[in-house]
Amino acid sequence: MKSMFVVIEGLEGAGKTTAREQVKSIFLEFGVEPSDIKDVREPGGTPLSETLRNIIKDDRDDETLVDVSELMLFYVARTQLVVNVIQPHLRAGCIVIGDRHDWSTIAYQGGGRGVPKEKISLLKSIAIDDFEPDLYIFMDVDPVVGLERARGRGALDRIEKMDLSFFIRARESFLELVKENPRKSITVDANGSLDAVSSELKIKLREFLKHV
Ligand code: Z5A
Repeated sequence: MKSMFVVIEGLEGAGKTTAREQVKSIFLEFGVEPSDIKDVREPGGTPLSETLRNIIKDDRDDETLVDVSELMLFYVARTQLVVNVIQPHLRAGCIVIGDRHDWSTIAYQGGGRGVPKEKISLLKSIAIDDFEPDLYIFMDVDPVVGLERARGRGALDRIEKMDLSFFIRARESFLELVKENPRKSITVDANGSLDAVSSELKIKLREFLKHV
């Protein structure tokens, strides 16, 4: 199988982290060696990007993080990850599985915060040119269900503290992206039990990979 960059997207509590293991298991089924699969997460995945992750998530009370500054921090972290980790692994023939990528920016900073799409596109082209994943797996969870799951885990970070309407807008943006990219995306209903979600994901991913 040729190298691929597969990204799992969705709201908090959608089960992206859980889905990663299922995605991995399907690639193994298709004959990929475990050593040829690389996991990454955003923001993060390089030493510098992990430092930026802490800055982004930190709910500090001495200064507000301006929306456009937040957007740029995500793109600095993403550029480091793409250039230093993702692209070298793809060149080496690996399957790279990402926990979030650019759809999260369009959904959260665009849909959620209201940063204009044109600004996001401009920054993206400056940062990573036309680099794009080969497949997006959108784990579609009702924001109320997802937030309940995320809150069950304990302390909330700066973004998780946003109100429900923010996550409703973010979900709408994800749905628009799915509609605009039917050939490059799979949507999984992430509201059901772990078993139901995992089984739908596996069926849809197997079907996609049969045609790659
Ligand atoms: N962000 C952004 O704004 N812009 C960007 O460009 C990027 C990111 C890249 C990253 O935080 C934050 O940055 C995120 C978006 C923003 N902020 N928010 N809010 P993160 O990486 O720490 O958070 P996350 O990506 O949202 O991860 P998460 O909350 O852990 O969600 P998840 O990975 O989708 O869920 P999970 O860990 O697999 O599951 C969460 C819990 O639910 C766990 O206890 C599971 O056992 C449980 N779970 C999962 N699925 C089920 C089902 N089906 N039934 C029952 N329980 C379940």
